[in-house]
Amino acid sequence: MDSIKFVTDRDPDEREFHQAVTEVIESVKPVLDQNPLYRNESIMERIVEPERVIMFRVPWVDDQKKVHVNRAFRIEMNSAIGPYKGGLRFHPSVNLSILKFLAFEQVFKNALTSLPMGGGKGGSDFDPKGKSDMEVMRFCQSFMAELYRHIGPNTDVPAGDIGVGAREIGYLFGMYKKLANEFTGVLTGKSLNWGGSLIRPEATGYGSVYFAAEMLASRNETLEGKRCLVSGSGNVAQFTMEKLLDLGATPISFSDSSGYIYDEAGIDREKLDHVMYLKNIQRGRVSEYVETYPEAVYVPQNQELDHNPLWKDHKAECAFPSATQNEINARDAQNLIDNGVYVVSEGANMPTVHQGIEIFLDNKVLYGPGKAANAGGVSVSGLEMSQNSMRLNWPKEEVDNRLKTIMKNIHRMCMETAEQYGSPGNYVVGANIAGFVKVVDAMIDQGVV
Ligand code: NDP
Ligand code: 2IT
Repeated sequence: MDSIKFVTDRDPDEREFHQAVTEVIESVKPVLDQNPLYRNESIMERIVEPERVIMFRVPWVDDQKKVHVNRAFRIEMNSAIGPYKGGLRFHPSVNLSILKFLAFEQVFKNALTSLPMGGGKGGSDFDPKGKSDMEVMRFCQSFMAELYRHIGPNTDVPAGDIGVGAREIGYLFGMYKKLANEFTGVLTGKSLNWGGSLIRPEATGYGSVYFAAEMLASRNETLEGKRCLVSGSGNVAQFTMEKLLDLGATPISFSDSSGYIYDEAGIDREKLDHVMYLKNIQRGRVSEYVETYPEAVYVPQNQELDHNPLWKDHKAECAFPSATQNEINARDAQNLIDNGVYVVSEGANMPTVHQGIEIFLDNKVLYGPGKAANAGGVSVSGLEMSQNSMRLNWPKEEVDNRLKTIMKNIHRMCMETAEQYGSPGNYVVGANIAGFVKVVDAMIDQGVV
């Protein structure tokens, strides 16, 4: 199967899934041409079909005693190199297409980490925004009352993603432990005093900045003094800004789904602490930032525009899209380049549309695709699993050093693979081929299962 038709015919409505599959199919064509075995083994047909999809009802009761019903999923995509591993997303937009695209990306991302993890993803169309802690707890308990029978520390190990952070992982773990009657590393992103790993909250953002630093190093440059556009204001965006500050760069923006903040003077440590308080403790909106820092500008989202002014109106050298999928369209990509951006490191999963990626590559932007650049999060999840199995906790420096080494290795692997296949500097080709070969070779070793 060298064409997306097989997938579009079978599931015509799964737009995001088609987008993710198309990118991989295009990249791996030369590998299929060189290895007839892969076509003989129908490897593409097998790799695009989830090993298992679980879909279930989540009934829960709100504080006014009204009953609600959400829909939830777990996509167990591929277990060729380890137990299914990947986050849970709670967001009203969640559907099968979005979770299949995320699970598919996760398979190759996890392979790039060099840790033994297969790929999966799950979640629900539940919206935690505006819900009380008790409502979130009741939802998580009902969600886990079904999910627990499908997961396990050697079977499928979920973690966080959009809308699922330390609070949700706590409630989910509590219910799993009660139902399964076992205390095991069945979820990652746990709090520190009951099995979590140091650096896991920081890992995705830190990793994305380490990846950008590696890309710059390939041109003998550093992040020092660079102005950086960041989108999102959640887990990934916050720790991206923290590591940028550590490395002498200047974050100048962050956003949520209602709009973005541009702070010309730069977001320093004190301002970042305020953002963390605003988002993590107060669970507020980014617009509230200007109440404390009136010199900054808040730009509300304008659905009428065909571009996002965040990517157009502000001079910068680097961009760290860290909110959600398809937040950079083709026009945004061109606007970024026109504004001086030549480094893009994707903290989010698939934040750039296909045409946007082509524009970045044609313009020789140092472009780190999500499955490579944001692999730091799941890498430290893998390290959390190792620590749980050993019943040990590694110190912060050890986990951070391992994370740095993993990001360096992923960068090197992408560079070398891209070069080997005649696309030097193309991290998309590098990441897709390196992840793909590792997974499909394992599938072939294990027979037709
Ligand atoms: P959070 O829930 O902590 O934050 C999500 C951020 O993105 C919020 O600022 C949110 O704004 C914004 N956002 C969400 N949906 C939309 C939307 N439809 N339009 C505009 N903005 C939106 O999630 P994370 O920081 O964990 O995740 C951010 C991205 O990083 C996602 O793409 C995720 O898949 C990816 N990622 C996360 C990893 C992790 O370890 N957490 C690992 C690797 C990738 P609002 O509050 O308004 O919804
Ligand atoms: O997209 C991702 O890699 C994540 N949301 C993290 C997955 C994980 O298992 O830590």
